[in-house]
Amino acid sequence: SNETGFLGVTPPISVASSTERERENTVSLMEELRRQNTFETEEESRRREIVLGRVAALVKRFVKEVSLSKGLSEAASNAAGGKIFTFGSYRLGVHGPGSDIDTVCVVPKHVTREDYFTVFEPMLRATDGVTEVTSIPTAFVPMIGAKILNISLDLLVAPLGMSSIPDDLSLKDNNVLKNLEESVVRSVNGTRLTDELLRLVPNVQVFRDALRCIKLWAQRKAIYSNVNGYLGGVAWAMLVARICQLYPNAVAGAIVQRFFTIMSKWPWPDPVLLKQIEDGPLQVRVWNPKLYPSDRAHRMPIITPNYPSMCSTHNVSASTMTVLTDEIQKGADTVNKVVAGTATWAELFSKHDFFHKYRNYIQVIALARDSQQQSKWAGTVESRLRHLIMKLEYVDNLKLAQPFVKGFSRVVRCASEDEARAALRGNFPSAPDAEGAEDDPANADAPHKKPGDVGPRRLDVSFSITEFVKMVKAESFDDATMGIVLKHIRGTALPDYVFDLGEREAKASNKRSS
Ligand code: 3AT
Ligand code: MN
Ligand code: MN
Repeated sequence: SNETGFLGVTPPISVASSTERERENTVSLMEELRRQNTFETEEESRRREIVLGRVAALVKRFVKEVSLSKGLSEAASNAAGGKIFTFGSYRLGVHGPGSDIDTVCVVPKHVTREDYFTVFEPMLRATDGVTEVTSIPTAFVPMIGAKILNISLDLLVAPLGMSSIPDDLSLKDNNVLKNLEESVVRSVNGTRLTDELLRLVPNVQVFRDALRCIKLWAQRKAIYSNVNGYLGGVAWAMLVARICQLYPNAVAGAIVQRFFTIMSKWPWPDPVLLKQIEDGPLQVRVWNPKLYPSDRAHRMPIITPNYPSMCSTHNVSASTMTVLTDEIQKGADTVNKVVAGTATWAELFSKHDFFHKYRNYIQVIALARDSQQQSKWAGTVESRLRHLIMKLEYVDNLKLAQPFVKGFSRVVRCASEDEARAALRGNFPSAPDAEGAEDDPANADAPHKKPGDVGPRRLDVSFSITEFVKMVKAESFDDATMGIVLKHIRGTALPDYVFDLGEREAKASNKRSS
């Protein structure tokens, strides 16, 4: 904590310990989180440690090998070191079964990113228990994806500006960023952020338990997605961390309750800050609404605490902000009932009602002939979906355009070249089959659908749609092998695959009886 004796930009609201009742509520919350399968098994947790041990040893071996090949002495090559840091949900301690381990391999400056992809990658492939190695050297954050002992890893690399990487290296000091390429700064910033978050909360275990609850709630309500304009894992974590600072001695159940009360009244666009914004040694922009009009436009700013501070929620639009504040208000109502004893924690985690809520939906279909091309294309379309939302927000009489957070994979079987060509334009020979026939070469994969509300009658969304299609086609579109189709669908005509088994019937009979 700082000189003032507390963590955060204001003193706590209350330093009181939690009541007996709040402790009981926390016990039942943790029971519910276990029932909801948010924790991995002990076996899986041990397996993760073995995996990380192997990666750490491999990074050292890689650094030594490259050092020797570049003419360093045996002693200097041994001393060159190399160290791994984790970030993401695993580092925060809120990962579930099957979560990946986000890892950055920190290496000395004479070991280059090119060495990483040409030397480390083959060494990784040859390592015991390693399956599925995929290099993505040209990504915004270049990385290698791998599976070791059936645990997925995202492996980033960061050559720092020093000639050796000692075992006790810390990334805390802003000076480690000096003279680094921007993409290397990005690679270490995930770790710098998670480590800082853990330093900025008064009780790490309480933070973890409360965050696990908020993550599950946000996932179930379909508002856990940075790319679609909601909040991603990092932003939810920062919100929970702020509440922990305000109630340093509260138990997790009490933090969850305060989370909903405080966030349902938050005076946006006041930013959520975990500490005062710092200046630092780089030529990079730090979030500053006084200086930058684009920062002033952020509707729900949640600011990363470590240098260079950035807004983690710049994708939030008028529509997603409405959805977020509605859900937070509903969450507050539910939690108040839990506290009053008239509802259970399970109700907080009930499934969203996105596909029951609206009369009008827009279905976005990204098509390609083969599944590899399709998943890349669907990713591009998804990453642009928030622009469709923003265009729709300009349409007269349109109150809300709510994007859904994930796609549905479908396969369309075509009997002839003519059928395939028609399918790419959205004229399917028959209803698309469920996933599972990807390796049939006669298939055109149809896919990822993302409805959004088009509001009541008399809406002209055609301009928004045309503009959106133009925008995504400008990326990397091949007319012969790909397609993009947007369709208006009535709520009553939504395809069965957007519902769980029995969900549609249950809602329909609910409506009739109420
Ligand atoms: P899981 O338990 O793994 O689902 P997570 O919070 O660890 O949850 P990710 O592994 O997807 O989520 O992401 C971990 C961090 O990596 C979060 C973010 O700082 C960074 N990150 C994720 N996706 C991207 C991306 N496309 N570009 C840049 N950074 C990303
Ligand atoms: Mn992860
Ligand atoms: Mn990841």
